[in-house]
Amino acid sequence: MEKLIITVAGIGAETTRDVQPNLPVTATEIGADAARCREAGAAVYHLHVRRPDGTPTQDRETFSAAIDEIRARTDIIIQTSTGGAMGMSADERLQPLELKPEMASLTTGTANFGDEVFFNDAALMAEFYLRMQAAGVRPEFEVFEAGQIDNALRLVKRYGPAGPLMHWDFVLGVPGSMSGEPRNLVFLVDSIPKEGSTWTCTGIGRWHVPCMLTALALGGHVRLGFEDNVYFTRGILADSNAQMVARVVEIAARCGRDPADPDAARQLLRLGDAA
Ligand code: KMH
Ligand code: ZN
Repeated sequence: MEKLIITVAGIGAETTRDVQPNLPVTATEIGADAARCREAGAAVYHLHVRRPDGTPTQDRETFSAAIDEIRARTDIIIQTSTGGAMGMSADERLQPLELKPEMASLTTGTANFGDEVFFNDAALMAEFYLRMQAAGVRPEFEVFEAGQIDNALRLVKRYGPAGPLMHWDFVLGVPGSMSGEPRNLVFLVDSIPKEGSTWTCTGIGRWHVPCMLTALALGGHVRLGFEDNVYFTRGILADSNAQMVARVVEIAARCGRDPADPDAARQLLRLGDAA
């Protein structure tokens, strides 16, 4: 069976230490978290950064410091966020691409996000896509709603590929967007090109375990972490991102699926290969 790529979204922009006391915030904490997750079986770290007071930022230097701390400890694939936090400008959000990470997230459409709106219109998506293409950064298409698949395919058709494969991340269960019902994931997976796609899925909050199990059943990859879910089981906080990684590794192993290490993930995603 194909190895399982586990992506850790360990920080995010919205989770606070008030709700998850073990949230990594400083560059050193982030580096240590990424290394622990890698030890536990993760291959990709979806990176957000925070100011010292814990508020989200897309500041280039703050990303650079966190990347240095991760790189000093582990070979995990770094995927910087270009989503940032609600209300940030496109220029603010684009800053980490200057550091040429191996991957970056790219949400291909506007979505309701709780009581707020995560804004990604056609011009913004095109600008982000072209910037990634020019920098050789592989986009991960973040999909919160079905039409966002069509938007991503339109980008590829209009501007050409940004890599030999399209990598998708189905983010299900954000209040205001698609829920994590298994039928939604089945529909989304059925809606991407069969050839030339790889995909992962994450369930927000209570959808974490159902989405993880559905993704495993469908042969996809898995994302998890404090950006998406702070609980290990109902009412019990996870003690670390690595704890959630270890659980997925255990479940997958029982089904005969081993975790991909970063180099195996690089091969599966064909990172570094020409488009
Ligand atoms: N913080 C959310 C508004 C991404 O990283 O690309 C968006 C987000 C997506 O986290
Ligand atoms: Zn994110």
